[in-house]
Amino acid sequence: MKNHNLFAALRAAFPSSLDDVAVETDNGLRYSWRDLERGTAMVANLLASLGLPAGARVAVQVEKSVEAMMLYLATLRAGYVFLPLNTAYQSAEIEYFIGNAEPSVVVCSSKNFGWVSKIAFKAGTRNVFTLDDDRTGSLLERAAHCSDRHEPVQRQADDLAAILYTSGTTGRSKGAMLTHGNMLSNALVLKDYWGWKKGDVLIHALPIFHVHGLFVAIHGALINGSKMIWLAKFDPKLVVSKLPEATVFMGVPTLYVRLLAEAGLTREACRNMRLFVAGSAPLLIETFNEWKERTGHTILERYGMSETVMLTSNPYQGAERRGGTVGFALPGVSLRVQGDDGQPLPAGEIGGIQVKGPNVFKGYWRMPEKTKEEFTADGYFKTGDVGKIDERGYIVIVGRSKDLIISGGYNVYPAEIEGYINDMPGVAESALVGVPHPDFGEVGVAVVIAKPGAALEGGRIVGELKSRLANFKIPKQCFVVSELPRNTMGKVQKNLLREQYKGLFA
Ligand code: MLC
Ligand code: AMP
Repeated sequence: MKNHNLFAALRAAFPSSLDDVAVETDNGLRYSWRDLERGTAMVANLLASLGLPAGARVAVQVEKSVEAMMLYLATLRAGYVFLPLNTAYQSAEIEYFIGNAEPSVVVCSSKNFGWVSKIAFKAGTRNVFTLDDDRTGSLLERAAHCSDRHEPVQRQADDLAAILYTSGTTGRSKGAMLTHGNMLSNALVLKDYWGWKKGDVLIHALPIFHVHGLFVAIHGALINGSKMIWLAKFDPKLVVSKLPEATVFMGVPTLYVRLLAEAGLTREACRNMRLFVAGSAPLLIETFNEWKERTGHTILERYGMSETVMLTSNPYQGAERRGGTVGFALPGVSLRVQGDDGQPLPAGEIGGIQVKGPNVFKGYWRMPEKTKEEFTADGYFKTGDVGKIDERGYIVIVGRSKDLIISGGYNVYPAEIEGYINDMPGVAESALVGVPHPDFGEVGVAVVIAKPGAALEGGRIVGELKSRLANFKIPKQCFVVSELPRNTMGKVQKNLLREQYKGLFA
């Protein structure tokens, strides 16, 4: 029987010369393909020795490291379900994810072991390990005693491989369930579509707890047997210094904005580069144009989601890469734009983007009703993005029907932040809106109304939020006002607030 385990497919693409370098880190470490093979086998054997139930979740909140990537691969290899968590999440956020996903294994940084293990044990998790970015921690200590041989566990294409939490418009996060088949089909399509070839080298500068860094970048390099230059953190100077050794780079728009601020970013520095991919948030046309002028390269913008991995892409070859568009639906993906009446719209008209394909997720973890709501009767997933297909067939995203702010490539759901603010003493009501920002693309600004007689101060509200929420969710400014603009139904008109505050960071 064919094994559809994603790890098996990635491993099959390892080069035959297993002693070649697979990953090179910014602190001078080199991992061969054999190291990846053996390291993932040992961690997979450790997981296998724990007697976990079928479909067990392995929740991971650790700093970026090659070992953290190996833990992801080992989880696939052992047939369990990987649940990555942003390192910025604080205790209330982690408590929700662990409570909701009920992982059998939790892996955290040793500095967080105290509070994370408390949450995990309370939720019934029996195995809590530590993993640090200096190759220490109980996970590796235990794995060191395990065999370095392991046969990837048999999986069907429809079996779960990962759960990615993506915040909901009601403020409660939903776990998007992705299967081995979702990810493998997408990785194979992208390998072909983006022209991956022998000798490619990827600069990996993104975090590894979201689709872009964890799946698109890692699967892309591994399924092509390509070396990665692994940066623990995005540092524009370091990226520029590594460009001459690389051929492929992937980033959210903020990374491109910051790279453009580097004098060292020149055509000469990019002489060996073949492809710059951008996505996760809208790429400004100014950035697209400036990049072309400075480097001679045209950024390839693509569009995806946690629920679907990659959906569309500008062409790698054969046609123009058009700034301000996300290109065409990838092979196998069916994409349509629908009007409010549920009817497909002709080219040029703006409506809701809906998609179908082998890459589209299985549903939200333990939320069958929510899952049903997000699919049409004929099986299309409603992305919540609003767009059109232009006269040449390119897809243009013009906005979102979901109330979502994308800041530096991270999603911030206003409902969640508003919920925290509304619970503060003296607050009558609040609204969080996204406004343009030169570095992060968009940032949140909070507008708050005080209860009669209460004295509120924006700075203190922000300070209070900082102690409870991931840093990227914190509004960059908070205004206390006497009223919010409302429509005749009494609903807050966020569009007017966005208009009012749009020049704040200009
Ligand atoms: C950091 N800060 C942010 C922020 N990141 N504020 C708003 N939005 C962000 N994204 C703030 C911190 O709160 C802190 O504020 C200050 O900036 C410095 O923090 P830092 O951690 O040192 O920041 P830095 O390392 O510079 O991080 C910026 C960044 C990072 C752009 C490198 O945000 C990042 O890696 N973004 C990529 C996200 C990503 O991979 N997205 C893919 C999602 S997948 P203070 O006030 O405390 O000093 C997806 C699907 C798809 O969407 O299509 O790909
Ligand atoms: P996430 O929940 O992090 O997976 O975010 C997915 C969302 O990011 C999508 O629904 C889009 O709103 C947005 N997104 C991803 N890529 C692009 C892009 N190239 N242009 C505009 N928005 C994008």
